[in-house]
Amino acid sequence: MKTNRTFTMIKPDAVENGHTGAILEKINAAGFRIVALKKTQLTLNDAQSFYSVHKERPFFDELVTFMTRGPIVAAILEKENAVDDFRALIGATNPAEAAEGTIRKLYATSMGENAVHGSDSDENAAIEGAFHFSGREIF
Ligand code: FUP
Repeated sequence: MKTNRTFTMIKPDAVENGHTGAILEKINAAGFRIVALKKTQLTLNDAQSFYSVHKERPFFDELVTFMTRGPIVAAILEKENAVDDFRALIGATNPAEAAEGTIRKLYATSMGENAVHGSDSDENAAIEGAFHFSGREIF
Protein backbone atom coordinates (compact mmCIF):
# COMPACT_ATOMS: atom_id res chain seq x y z
CA MET A 1 0.00 0.00 0.00
CA LYS A 2 1.26 3.50 -0.86
CA THR A 3 1.64 5.60 2.29
CA ASN A 4 3.59 8.58 0.89
CA ARG A 5 5.84 8.29 3.92
CA THR A 6 9.43 7.27 4.40
CA PHE A 7 11.75 6.92 7.38
CA THR A 8 15.22 8.40 7.72
CA MET A 9 18.08 8.55 10.20
CA ILE A 10 20.85 11.11 10.11
CA LYS A 11 23.64 8.74 11.15
CA PRO A 12 26.31 9.28 13.86
CA ASP A 13 28.98 10.46 11.37
CA ALA A 14 26.81 13.29 10.02
CA VAL A 15 25.60 14.31 13.49
CA GLU A 16 29.22 14.34 14.81
CA ASN A 17 30.37 16.40 11.84
CA GLY A 18 27.69 19.06 12.43
CA HIS A 19 25.62 18.35 9.30
CA THR A 20 22.22 17.85 10.97
CA GLY A 21 20.89 21.32 10.13
CA ALA A 22 22.12 21.27 6.52
CA ILE A 23 20.60 17.83 5.92
CA LEU A 24 17.23 18.86 7.40
CA GLU A 25 17.33 21.96 5.14
CA LYS A 26 17.88 19.77 2.06
CA ILE A 27 14.99 17.53 3.13
CA ASN A 28 12.72 20.57 3.51
CA ALA A 29 13.87 22.13 0.25
CA ALA A 30 13.07 18.88 -1.58
CA GLY A 31 9.45 19.17 -0.46
CA PHE A 32 9.25 16.62 2.34
CA ARG A 33 7.08 17.40 5.36
CA ILE A 34 8.62 16.29 8.66
CA VAL A 35 5.84 14.45 10.50
CA ALA A 36 8.05 13.08 13.32
CA LEU A 37 11.55 14.05 14.51
CA LYS A 38 13.87 13.16 17.39
CA LYS A 39 17.52 13.06 18.40
CA THR A 40 18.29 9.78 20.15
CA GLN A 41 21.00 7.12 20.50
CA LEU A 42 20.54 3.50 19.47
CA THR A 43 21.42 0.77 21.95
CA LEU A 44 23.30 -2.29 20.68
CA ASN A 45 20.04 -4.22 20.79
CA ASP A 46 18.22 -1.47 18.82
CA ALA A 47 20.87 -1.44 16.08
CA GLN A 48 21.03 -5.25 15.84
CA SER A 49 17.27 -5.51 15.43
CA PHE A 50 16.93 -2.50 13.08
CA TYR A 51 19.56 -4.03 10.76
CA SER A 52 18.63 -7.70 11.34
CA VAL A 53 18.25 -8.29 7.56
CA HIS A 54 22.02 -7.79 7.35
CA LYS A 55 22.96 -10.04 10.30
CA GLU A 56 24.78 -12.63 8.18
CA ARG A 57 26.72 -10.00 6.21
CA PRO A 58 30.45 -9.47 6.90
CA PHE A 59 29.93 -5.78 7.68
CA PHE A 60 27.22 -6.34 10.32
CA ASP A 61 29.37 -5.89 13.47
CA GLU A 62 31.02 -2.79 12.05
CA LEU A 63 27.58 -1.41 11.09
CA VAL A 64 26.09 -1.82 14.58
CA THR A 65 29.25 -0.47 16.26
CA PHE A 66 29.06 2.60 14.03
CA MET A 67 25.32 3.13 14.44
CA THR A 68 25.57 3.03 18.26
CA ARG A 69 28.67 5.20 18.75
CA GLY A 70 26.80 8.50 19.02
CA PRO A 71 23.42 10.15 18.63
CA ILE A 72 21.32 9.95 15.50
CA VAL A 73 18.39 12.06 14.29
CA ALA A 74 15.36 9.94 13.33
CA ALA A 75 12.48 11.28 11.25
CA ILE A 76 9.36 10.26 9.37
CA LEU A 77 8.92 12.24 6.16
CA GLU A 78 5.84 12.73 4.00
CA LYS A 79 5.65 13.55 0.31
CA GLU A 80 4.06 12.00 -2.74
CA ASN A 81 6.29 9.07 -3.80
CA ALA A 82 8.31 9.58 -0.60
CA VAL A 83 10.36 6.34 -0.60
CA ASP A 84 11.71 6.65 -4.15
CA ASP A 85 12.10 10.44 -4.07
CA PHE A 86 14.02 10.28 -0.79
CA ARG A 87 16.36 7.57 -2.08
CA ALA A 88 17.05 9.79 -5.09
CA LEU A 89 17.77 12.72 -2.74
CA ILE A 90 20.26 10.71 -0.63
CA GLY A 91 22.07 8.97 -3.53
CA ALA A 92 23.84 5.62 -3.79
CA THR A 93 24.86 3.62 -0.67
CA ASN A 94 28.53 4.17 -1.57
CA PRO A 95 29.14 7.96 -1.60
CA ALA A 96 31.82 7.48 -4.28
CA GLU A 97 28.98 6.39 -6.59
CA ALA A 98 26.41 8.94 -5.39
CA ALA A 99 25.20 11.57 -7.87
CA GLU A 100 26.33 15.21 -7.56
CA GLY A 101 24.20 17.22 -5.13
CA THR A 102 22.86 14.18 -3.24
CA ILE A 103 23.09 14.11 0.56
CA ARG A 104 25.56 11.21 0.56
CA LYS A 105 27.74 12.87 -2.09
CA LEU A 106 27.83 16.05 0.00
CA TYR A 107 28.12 14.65 3.53
CA ALA A 108 29.07 10.94 3.58
CA THR A 109 32.63 9.80 4.10
CA SER A 110 32.51 6.11 3.14
CA MET A 111 30.23 3.18 2.33
CA GLY A 112 30.05 2.27 6.02
CA GLU A 113 29.67 5.84 7.27
CA ASN A 114 27.24 7.16 4.72
CA ALA A 115 25.48 10.00 6.59
CA VAL A 116 21.83 8.98 6.17
CA HIS A 117 19.43 6.07 6.02
CA GLY A 118 16.39 5.96 3.75
CA SER A 119 13.76 3.19 3.74
CA ASP A 120 13.75 0.95 0.66
CA SER A 121 9.97 0.30 0.47
CA ASP A 122 6.68 1.61 1.83
CA GLU A 123 6.38 -1.53 3.93
CA ASN A 124 9.81 -1.05 5.53
CA ALA A 125 9.14 2.67 5.99
CA ALA A 126 6.11 1.81 8.13
CA ILE A 127 8.04 -0.83 10.13
CA GLU A 128 11.05 1.46 10.68
CA GLY A 129 8.90 4.49 11.59
CA ALA A 130 7.01 2.41 14.16
CA PHE A 131 10.34 1.13 15.55
CA HIS A 132 11.32 4.70 16.52
CA PHE A 133 8.07 6.61 17.11
CA SER A 134 4.84 6.06 19.00
CA GLY A 135 1.54 7.31 17.56
CA ARG A 136 1.71 10.33 19.92
CA GLU A 137 4.97 11.48 18.29
CA ILE A 138 3.69 11.53 14.69
CA PHE A 139 1.94 14.69 13.44
P1 FUP B 1 20.98 1.60 1.88
O1 FUP B 1 19.63 1.00 1.58
O2 FUP B 1 21.52 2.45 0.76
O3 FUP B 1 21.04 2.30 3.22
O4 FUP B 1 21.99 0.38 2.01
P2 FUP B 1 21.83 -1.10 2.58
O5 FUP B 1 20.48 -1.31 3.23
O6 FUP B 1 22.23 -2.05 1.51
O7 FUP B 1 22.92 -1.13 3.72
C1 FUP B 1 22.67 -0.61 5.00
C2 FUP B 1 23.94 -0.07 5.56
O8 FUP B 1 24.92 -1.11 5.67
C3 FUP B 1 24.59 0.97 4.68
F1 FUP B 1 24.06 2.18 4.88
C4 FUP B 1 26.04 0.89 5.08
C5 FUP B 1 26.22 -0.56 5.44
N1 FUP B 1 26.87 -1.33 4.36
C6 FUP B 1 28.24 -1.53 4.46
O9 FUP B 1 28.87 -1.06 5.41
N2 FUP B 1 28.85 -2.27 3.48
C7 FUP B 1 28.17 -2.79 2.42
O10 FUP B 1 28.78 -3.46 1.56
C8 FUP B 1 26.77 -2.55 2.32
C9 FUP B 1 26.18 -1.83 3.31
